[in-house]
Amino acid sequence: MKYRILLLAVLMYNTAFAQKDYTMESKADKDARMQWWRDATFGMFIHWGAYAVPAGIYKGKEVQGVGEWIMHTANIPIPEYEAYVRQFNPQQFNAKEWVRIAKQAGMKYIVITSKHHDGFGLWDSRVSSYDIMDASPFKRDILKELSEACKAEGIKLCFYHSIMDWHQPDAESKKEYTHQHTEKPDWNRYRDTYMKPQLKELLEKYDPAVLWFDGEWIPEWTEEQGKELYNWLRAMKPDLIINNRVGKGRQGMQGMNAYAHAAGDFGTPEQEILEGTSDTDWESCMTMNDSWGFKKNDLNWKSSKMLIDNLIDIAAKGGNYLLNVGPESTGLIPQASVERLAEMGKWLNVNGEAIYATKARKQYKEGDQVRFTVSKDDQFTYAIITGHKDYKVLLQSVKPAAGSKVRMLGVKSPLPWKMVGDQVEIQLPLKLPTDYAWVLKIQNN
Ligand code: FHN
Repeated sequence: MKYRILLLAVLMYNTAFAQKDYTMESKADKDARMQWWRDATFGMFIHWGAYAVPAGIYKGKEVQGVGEWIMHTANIPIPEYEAYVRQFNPQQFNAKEWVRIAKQAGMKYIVITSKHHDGFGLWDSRVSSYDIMDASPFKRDILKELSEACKAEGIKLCFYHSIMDWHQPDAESKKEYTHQHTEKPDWNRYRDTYMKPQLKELLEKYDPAVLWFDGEWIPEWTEEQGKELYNWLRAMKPDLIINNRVGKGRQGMQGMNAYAHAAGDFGTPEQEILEGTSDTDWESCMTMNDSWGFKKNDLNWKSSKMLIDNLIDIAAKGGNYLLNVGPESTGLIPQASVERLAEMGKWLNVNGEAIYATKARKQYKEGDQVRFTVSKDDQFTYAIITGHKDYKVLLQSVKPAAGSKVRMLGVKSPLPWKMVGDQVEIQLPLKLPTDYAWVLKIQNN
């Protein structure tokens, strides 16, 4: 009897404290949790840290590659890199201004690097002294200021967090990321006494809507640890959204999972857009020039038209667009980025109805210059025209409901349309409402 009671107690204890497997969540629960993120469609990525100080230049020489990797690419020893941290004093940082720029661009969420691979944290961490309060002269909690500004404006704040860490002695990797020269690095100790406590702190202090992991490819990190971390985080904050780089699922830069049941909620194509639609959630992260972190000589800016075309293509394929800015060490977002974001905002002000909270359609395009999205209630198809030869558009795969009006977003009067064989011919207005890409709103049957 005694034994049975003991067994029952052990069983009850295990059930109460066993980690719930959130990766087995029902489709309905996942849909509810992902809803705001799917509807949001457009977010701002911010790569910011001490690498903005060298801004791509080391010992007077231009360093190849992306700016935030300068410590690794130029093989800068830790004590030397720490000098950049001591110089990181972004006096012109204004969280409200950053949030204003994102909001005016039509972005609904911000993902900022709480900690990139260099290990330097942008918040006041109790776990570490390698952070903005203890190691830099700035002494203002950047994540706190941003989180307050985001709350005031209804923008969701999310954190990028690197699993790989080039500064923590125990995180030294067997791969080529060996900056610490630690005699006996202890990955589990780094994970349990540094990385996880920092993540807990981020959740408790700033309540981020998404944790966006990266640097997961080192051999010390496994799918098993990824799943454990995923479940541990969701147990603390059940509605948290986590990208697929929490585990080992992603396939290189294409970013989607290589195998079923990988940890994480969405795929992460990097610097590319999926070829077509997908059954799983995904988000393309992309730069506006060639670097994530600020590089002062990188002036290879994409045009506003190209950025808007990307947004349209991604929305039509059912994804999200996470567009990066790399602020300068002064705290300012580069003017070239600000201008492009303003253009995108102008376009979305008129055409946002065809982008946010829409659904992808099986046939998401017709030719190169037409993309489609569908309103959530299936009432309307939006045909987004990214170029036209004359002022007539012929569409094959969509037919307006008999007697319905076809409208262009931003234009008052309905547009003349008629069937020509099995195609619909729509007459565009001579005065178009935006400089690029126009949306036809077509009522479905
Ligand atoms: O190494 C990083 C890189 O610096 C940047 O943060 C991008 C953003 O997705 N991710 C990495 C590589 O996949």
